[in-house]
Amino acid sequence: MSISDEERDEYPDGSVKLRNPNIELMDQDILYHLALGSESHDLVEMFGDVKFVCMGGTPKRMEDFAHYIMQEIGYKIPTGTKLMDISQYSYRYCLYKVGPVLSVSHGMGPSSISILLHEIIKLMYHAKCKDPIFFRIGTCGGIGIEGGTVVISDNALDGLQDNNYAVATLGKLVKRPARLDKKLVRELQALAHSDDPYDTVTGTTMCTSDFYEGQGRLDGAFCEYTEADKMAFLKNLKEKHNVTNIEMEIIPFAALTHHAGIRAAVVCVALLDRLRGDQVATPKEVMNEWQLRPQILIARYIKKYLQNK
Ligand code: R2B
Ligand code: URA
Repeated sequence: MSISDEERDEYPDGSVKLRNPNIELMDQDILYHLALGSESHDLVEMFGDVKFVCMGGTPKRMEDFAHYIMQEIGYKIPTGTKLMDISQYSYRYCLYKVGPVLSVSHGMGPSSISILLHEIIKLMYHAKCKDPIFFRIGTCGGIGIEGGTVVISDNALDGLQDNNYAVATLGKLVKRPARLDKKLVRELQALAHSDDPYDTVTGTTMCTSDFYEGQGRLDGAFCEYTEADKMAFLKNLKEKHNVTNIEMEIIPFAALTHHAGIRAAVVCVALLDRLRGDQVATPKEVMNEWQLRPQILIARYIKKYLQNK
């Protein structure tokens, strides 16, 4: 079952609908990996005003983003209190709320982000959030772009160059289209400043379920191909499929948000150019500065939205 871009507009009140008739019939819904529940917590009171869900791989980056966005949007928390990780007792993902912004970690790889997305989408539903926008702010390997370049994804492919999220369900492969919101891509690209000391580009992103062999690296614990095989693969990705970068979450992110009728975008910074090597050898301080770049772009979007509200 799939929905087209047009069908996504079928929810005129902006609410998030679940495509699962079972949830409404349940006495309670436990969002196990977030340490939240529809009966144990007043989710409407806690999360009803959420407008942006920002996710990234590591708990530290998302804690930093929560502090950064708090400063950027001028959000004040009561004196004497500090930002708390709402999901700390899940010991899985972190979750911070800064006014209309959620900042949440998703771990590494398709399965980890997929579990998180099921629960965050249900959270949006239980909380009666209206028209939330989801962003993934991450890192990636670039193909033919310099380290530090920011990539806004306008298309997603898996490791077999397929544009669907395939999940084995009841012994069969169920495929859902991995689509990104083109308008959001344009709006984000327009927020790149000409005087930013780095490039911001738009391109196709390849999603893999492994960092080493899955991304054609020569430096994993195992490798049964040559440098020439790897280069031919990467060059073919770039030349034939317009692939600009490689990461590990975009396919489920694009497919599950699209299936839920949620506008979503992925903005990643390239940590290296894979045509020049495999090891991530950039100094930590430089990498930390690079990782702020997607956050800066998303903060510009959120601030603009809140100013125009
Ligand atoms: C980017 O970086 C991680 C692997 O190092 C992975 O989560 C991704 O998508
Ligand atoms: N994340 C990835 O998935 N690949 C890279 O090469 C760098 C970051």
